[in-house]
Amino acid sequence: MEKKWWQKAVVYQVYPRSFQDTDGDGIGDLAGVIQRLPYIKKLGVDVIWLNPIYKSPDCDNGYDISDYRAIQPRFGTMAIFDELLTKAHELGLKIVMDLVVNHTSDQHQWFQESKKSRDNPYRDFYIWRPGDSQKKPNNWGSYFGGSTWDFDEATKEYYLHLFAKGQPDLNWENPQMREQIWKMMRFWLDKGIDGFRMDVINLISKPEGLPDAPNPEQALYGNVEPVVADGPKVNQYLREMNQQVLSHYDVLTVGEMPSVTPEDAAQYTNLDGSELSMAFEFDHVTLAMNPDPRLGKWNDAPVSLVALKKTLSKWQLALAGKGWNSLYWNNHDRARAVSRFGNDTPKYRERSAKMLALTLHLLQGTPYIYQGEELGMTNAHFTSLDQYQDIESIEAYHQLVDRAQIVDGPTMLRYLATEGRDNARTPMQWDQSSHSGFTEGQPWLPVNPNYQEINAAQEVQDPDSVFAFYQKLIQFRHEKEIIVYGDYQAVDLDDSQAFVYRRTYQGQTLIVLSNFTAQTLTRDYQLPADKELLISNYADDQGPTLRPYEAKAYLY
Ligand code: TEU
Repeated sequence: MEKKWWQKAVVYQVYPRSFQDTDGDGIGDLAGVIQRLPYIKKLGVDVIWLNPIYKSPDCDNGYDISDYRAIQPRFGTMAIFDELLTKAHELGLKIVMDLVVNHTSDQHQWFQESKKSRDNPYRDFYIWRPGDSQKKPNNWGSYFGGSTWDFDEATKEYYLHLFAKGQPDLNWENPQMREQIWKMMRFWLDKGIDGFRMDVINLISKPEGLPDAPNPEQALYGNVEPVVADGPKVNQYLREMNQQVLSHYDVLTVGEMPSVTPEDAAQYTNLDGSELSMAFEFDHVTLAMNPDPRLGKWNDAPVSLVALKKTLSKWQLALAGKGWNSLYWNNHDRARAVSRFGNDTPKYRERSAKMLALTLHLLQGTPYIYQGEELGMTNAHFTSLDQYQDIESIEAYHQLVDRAQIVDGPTMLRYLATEGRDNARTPMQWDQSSHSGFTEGQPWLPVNPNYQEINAAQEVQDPDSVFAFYQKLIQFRHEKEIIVYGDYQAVDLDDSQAFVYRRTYQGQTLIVLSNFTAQTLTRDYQLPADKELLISNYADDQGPTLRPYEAKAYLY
């Protein structure tokens, strides 16, 4: 297998809106990212993935792009972006951009043209279908609530939007549209960026005839994901993208792929490099679902460790020697890892944040760290709806509590506090100054009050901090080939308290032991006497005893 630079890389995800504000408008900006490059460098990562920074009316925090070649004015200018790219490269940091091409904003010039008339040259850049006020083209329900179809009065047709109304889906069947996307991608790559994270890229090929979606519980709308994910031509489009664009550059590409199976991912990320480098799967972050399917992701049930282990193990094995995994607990759409998979009470927060880091970072794949994860930042613990800004959370509340009345308000607020996307989006906690050093203005989303205890200023100078622990794990990945290339083998998948696995490479073994509970566990893994303790989140080693949230790895 030809080795690629991104196989031993660690990626740091920056959500610019919440990272660092420099102009006092309460919204992070690109100058803020430049200011914090030394911090990112200090952590030791190789790559920065920037969430969308393009011009956008912001109905979905930049995932509704109105101009792919312009920078969102609130974030800065193209000159500042160029400076960011140059300075990052000077520090040896690569930059990966978000590529959002399943849909544009309804304010994009293509859509503005498309809706002018049925014979406009851009009409076919989007997905229009006939219908009337009584009859929609099909029963699909949007990710953000309501129908995926919006009626346009002027031309008397419906357009498709899998996400918000302001995010019309592009028509990938149209070769002129694809050509425009390739050109736009070359524009950024020719500037010198180092790759793309591709938003919902496995949803771009819609099934022939747009059939109705399954709707077993007779909800208002059918569940669209199973009918649009991994559609008939998605591999064809990705190979065309690869031939036309990606293969001419040495880049990291990661496809965000809701509900992708390991079998499909092995094809998308196959090692002949004909499609993408790697994929974000959703299995391990969607284990706790509400038993009432109408509530979907909205729940506050604990995540089962056995299910988590089985899922991660399945992905490790399925892609071994075939494709490449990406490893993540967190991103801008998910609850904070320490709150969801660990224990965010003061007693166990640091310990369990380190335990989660160790468990993930010694797997095979490319790890992604979401800003603040390296500090052990926690969920926001919001208690009222008006604290939220996220379109998904707000729409879900109105839909499920007010309109459908499937759940009561306090319960839904608990669900939002557990799973809502704004948990990840509260501002970065830099120091103890007002608004955690994020802004001198009013932050767009409240800062978590725990910034007094949890902040970067303290952690960078503490050799025992969560930050220092991440530094070590990143360094090990760079130094030890067993972490990058070793085979994976799970130990006792049915143990519901400890997550234990082995990696083996060239006659060496790395064993990773993590206690996911607040209890002390004793297990006998028959470890050899002449083993080396590589890393641990406790100061001393008690061999077969695993104290609360203890995690360690031995080499032998
Ligand atoms: O997310 C796609 C996606 O399928 C989900 O994560 C979704 O946003 C939601 O959380 C499901 O419950 C991507 C982006 O990461 C997200 O921020 C965007 O809102 C979305 O696409 C639309 O562009």
